[in-house]
Amino acid sequence: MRIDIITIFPEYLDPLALSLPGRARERGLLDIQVHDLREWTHDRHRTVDDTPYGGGAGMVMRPEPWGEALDSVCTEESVVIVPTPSGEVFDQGRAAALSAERHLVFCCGRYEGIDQRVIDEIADRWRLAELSLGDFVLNGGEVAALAITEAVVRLIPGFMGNPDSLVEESHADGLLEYPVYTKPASWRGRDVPEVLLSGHHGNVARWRHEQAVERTRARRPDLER
Ligand code: 6GU
Repeated sequence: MRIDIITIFPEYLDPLALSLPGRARERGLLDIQVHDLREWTHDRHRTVDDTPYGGGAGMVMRPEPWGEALDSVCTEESVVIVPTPSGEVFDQGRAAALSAERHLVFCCGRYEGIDQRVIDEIADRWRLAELSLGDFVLNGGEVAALAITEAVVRLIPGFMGNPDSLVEESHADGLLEYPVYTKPASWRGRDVPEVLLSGHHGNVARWRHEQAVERTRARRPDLER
């Protein structure tokens, strides 16, 4: 998979060189390129924003640098992701679908957003996904691009060391993860639940499922079907 990230703060994406995406990068499963949007400006001040038509607070990102950036980076295979709190909420299902794509392009907006004509142009020429991490506001799309990239690339076949952990993990079955324990069996007067020490795999599986259902009911009733 190839991922291009367009931003006015390329250093924000430095963590992608580390940890899990870093390993996939080294193994040739993943090629991530970060671009400074200002590469596609032509004025002395490398302007990327301006005041909103119609008035109001804040600045809007001008369309011209975005147009040139997308012309240069996108291909017919591209899915263009615009992180925005106004987007559809990103979830594990979206992560799985994106992990099957060959090319993702992230457009990280700052200020009050990107001129709508850029979004309309993307929708006309490529496949557009406006995605939100949830109901809260970040200063820009960079942290969302990091989060979405990590959720997607760990699902690329051959990327994870142990694929079992993908099947068992939180959200794969629509339930939250059950609680986990390791040694010692007793710690500060707190004991590991007896069933986990019993060696009875059927009882362990049943207990874990009950715990997952109970947690989901208490914390995320919206996930219950
Ligand atoms: Cl994708 N962008 C911004 N700026 N804020 C957010 C978000 C995205 N998701 C949640 N809050």
